[in-house]
This record gives sequence, C-alpha cells and structure tokens, in this order.
Amino acid sequence: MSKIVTIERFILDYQPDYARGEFTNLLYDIALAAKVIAHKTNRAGLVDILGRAGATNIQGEQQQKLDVFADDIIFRVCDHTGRLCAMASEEREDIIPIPEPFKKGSYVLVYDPLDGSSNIDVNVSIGTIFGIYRCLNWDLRGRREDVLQPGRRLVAAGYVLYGSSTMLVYTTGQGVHGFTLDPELGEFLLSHENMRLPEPPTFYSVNHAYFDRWSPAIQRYLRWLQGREGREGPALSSRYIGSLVADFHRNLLRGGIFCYPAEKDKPNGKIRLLYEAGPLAFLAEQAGGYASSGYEPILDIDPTDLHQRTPLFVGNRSLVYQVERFLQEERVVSN
Ligand code: P6P
Repeated sequence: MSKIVTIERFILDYQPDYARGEFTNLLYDIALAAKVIAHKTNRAGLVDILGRAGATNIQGEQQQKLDVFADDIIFRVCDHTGRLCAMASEEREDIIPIPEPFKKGSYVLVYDPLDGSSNIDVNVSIGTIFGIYRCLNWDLRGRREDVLQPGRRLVAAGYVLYGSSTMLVYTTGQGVHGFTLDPELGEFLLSHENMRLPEPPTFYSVNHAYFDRWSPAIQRYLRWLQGREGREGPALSSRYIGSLVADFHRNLLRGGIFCYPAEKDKPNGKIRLLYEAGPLAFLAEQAGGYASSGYEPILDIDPTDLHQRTPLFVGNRSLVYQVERFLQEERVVSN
C-alpha cells in the first residue's frame, strides 16, 4: 500500500522553519473548515440551503445560502483560536477584527468563502480561496494595514475545490501540494505532491462573450492563443466554466492560462485582488508559472481597498509574458 500522508502529517513535516504551532494549526483550521463546507456543499441539492439567501453582499451580489454558510464557518473556526489578528472576507464590507476577549495572534487570513457561487444551483464545481499574511502590528488588534498587504508578502495561499472530489491545494512557499478528501476517513490525503504547470500548455480560459469590450491588444492576444495571429501562437483549446477555482485548477494540472481582462466599462476587470488574484498568483509562481494584471506582477500590486479588482492573467509563464508584450506594444503605438 502506498504511503498514506494526511494533510496534518504533511504540514508538520514541511512547515516553514519560522513556523511555530500557530501557523501550522492555522492551516489545520482551514482544512477543518473545508471539510465542514464540503459536507454541506455535497448535499446542496438535498438540504434546504440552495437558492438565494435574500441578502446581498458588499459586491451587491445576491448571497446564496451556501455563501453565507461558508463565510460563517470559516469565521467561527478561526475567530477564537488566538492565531489571527484580523480577517477579511469577500462577503463582508470591512476587515473582521478578532472579537474580545479572544487573544489575538500573529497572522491575517483573507478569503473568498465560496467563489463561483452562482454555479451552486447548477452543480458546477465551486471553491474557497485563502491567503495568509503575518500581522504587521504585534501590539495592536488587526488594522487595515495588516490586511492590505501586497501578495509578495503572503506566507501561505491555497484553495479548496468542491467538485467531483474535494481537494485542498496550498503552498507555504515550498512548492504547491494537493490533498484529496477521503469522505470515509474524513481526512485530506496527499494526492498531488509538488504540482508544477506542465509544458506545453493545453488550455486557455476566458469569457469570449466580452470580446468586443476588450482592447485591440487583448483581442490580438486571444487570436494569438488560438494560433490565428501569425506569430507562433500556441493554438490552445478553450475551456471556461465560469468558476475561477475550477478553471485555475484544471489549468494547473494540464497547463494553460486563465484570463479576465479589463473591459471598456470595467478598467479593473472583475477578479478581486486581495483574496482571489493574490493567493492564486502566489500558487502559480510556486508552480513555475506567473500572474500579471497585464502591466505588472499581481504579487507586486499594493492593495488600497479590501475589495479592489484587477485584470488577471495567470498560468504558464510564457503565455502570461506574451500578454504583457501585446499590451506594451499597444502602449508604444498609442504614445
Ligand atoms: P463571468 C464567479 O462569479 C467569478 O468571480 C469567478 O469564479 C469566475 O471566473 C468569474 O466570476 C466569471 O465571470 O463574467 O465570465 O461570468
């Protein structure tokens, strides 16, 4: 029988040198929250938690009941452990301070509790995305500057994919590792050690319905991805299911690029920087890839607002570099 490695064992064996129990236990906490959310998500069709919760979130989006549930689970698993000084969630307007009388800790957790939630009712895979920073102010209970840090300062990042199986994929800066939930054991078991973006890439992911909203450079870049733009384009196949975590995960396994470009009326695109693009950018770089806004590395962008958006191109390094070249040429021509 091949070696059975639980996520707890793996975290202990590979924990960064600086990590004490606090950081390691925070990763356990996230794994626990993932199990609880997976349990509920897999029953979404059976238990009355489908459909809209009625409320709308900070993004002005209809909150699905599972959205609300997932956000609440992550908060309640993490709010009292003494490992965090603050949290931020896609579902909440401002930073989430650690309630008194709980002890504050040394880390910050940013998360999108259930990305792609509009897919819940149609049984398409959805996901949780998270990032972990160190607290900057040891003596104070978490403040906005503890949360508004560039992705380059992430100490860990990952996602949970609730699909045909439940997977937790994370990095602490020592490679990207994937764990698959064994529902009988209730354990995440190591299934994908040291994940790397394969070369050559296979897929590109973008919503072609918005083609007319993109700049000419992006339109040319998409034709290049399809092998139609003359210069040695990779002639990739298109896969896009409207669920960022699922599209990212498939491209991580098969090689490819996820694109959410700026549009004429959405200059910053749709994807959120702090708790979506940043953590995925960290994972991509750890897997040998790269993530860009089209103009600069995602990891170098200094957030100024919890919910700010960014154009996002993430995947194989050669594909992402090329979109920067197309946009650079457009800037040279237009100046
Ligand atoms: P569009 C889901 O709402 C999400 O934030 C991502 O999961 C997904 O990649 C994107 O939006 C889909 O957006 O505009 O193509 O429907």
